[in-house]
Amino acid sequence: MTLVQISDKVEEILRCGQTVVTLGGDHSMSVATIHGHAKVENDLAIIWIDAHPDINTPLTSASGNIHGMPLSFLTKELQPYVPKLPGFEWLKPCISVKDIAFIGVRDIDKAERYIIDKYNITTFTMRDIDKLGMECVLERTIEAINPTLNKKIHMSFDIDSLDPAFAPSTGTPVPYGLSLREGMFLVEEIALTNKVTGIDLVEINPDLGSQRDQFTTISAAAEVLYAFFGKRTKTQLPSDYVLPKP
Ligand SMILES: [Mn+2]
Repeated sequence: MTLVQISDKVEEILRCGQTVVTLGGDHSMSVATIHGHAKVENDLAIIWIDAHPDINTPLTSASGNIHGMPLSFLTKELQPYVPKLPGFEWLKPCISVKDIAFIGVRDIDKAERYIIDKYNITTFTMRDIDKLGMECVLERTIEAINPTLNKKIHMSFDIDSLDPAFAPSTGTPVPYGLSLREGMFLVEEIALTNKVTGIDLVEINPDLGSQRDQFTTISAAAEVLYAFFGKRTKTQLPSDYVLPKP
C-alpha cells in the first residue's frame, strides 16, 4: 500500500465510526495515518511514544531515512524548513507543535533538540519518567496537549520506546528504555481517556535478531495492544461467582 492509500483507508474506516489500528513497518507510515486521521478530526492530539522524536527535516536528517522525519512533514510550523518532495504533493500539513507530546525519548538529534526547544514541544524523556512516574507523565501530557479532552487522540507507539530487552527485533534499538510493564501501563491509561481513535504500532521487524528475539518482540507488541484494549492483570469476577464450600 502507498502512503496515499493508507491515508485514504484510515479516513474511510474512521468515517464508519471505527478506531483504526495500523501495524508496521516503519514509522514513516504515520505520515499517512495521522494525515488520514486529521482529515476526519481537524483538531487532533498526538501522543508519540518512541525512543526518537522523529522530527528531523529532510535537510537535517543524518541518515536520510524518512522514518526519522514523519512529524516534520505533518507539522504546520515546520513547513518553511521542509522542501517540497516529489510524490508528496497530496500531503497537507495538518498538526501543530502544540498538539504533539513525546514520551520515552532518549536519542534526540541536534536539529530535533533545536525544534523541541524552539517550539516548546511537550517532551518526557526516560529521565522524566523515572523522576515523575508514568501516571504523572501522562497527566501532564494530557494537561499540555488536550486539557479539556475535547480532541481525539492519535497514539503512535514505536516498539523501540521499549527497552531492547523487551523489543530487540527493531531497526534502531536504544538502550535504557521503558519496561514492558511501563509501556502497558501507559497505554492502559491512555485508553482510559476514551479519546483514542487512531493507533500506530510500528518498527516491529521480525527479520532482525534471533528467533527468540523475534518472539520476544512480537509478544511485547501483542501485550501492548491487549493492554490498550482492556486486558488487565486483575482477574474479572463473574457476577454469579461464589466461593466453593466443602
Ligand atoms: Mn523510534
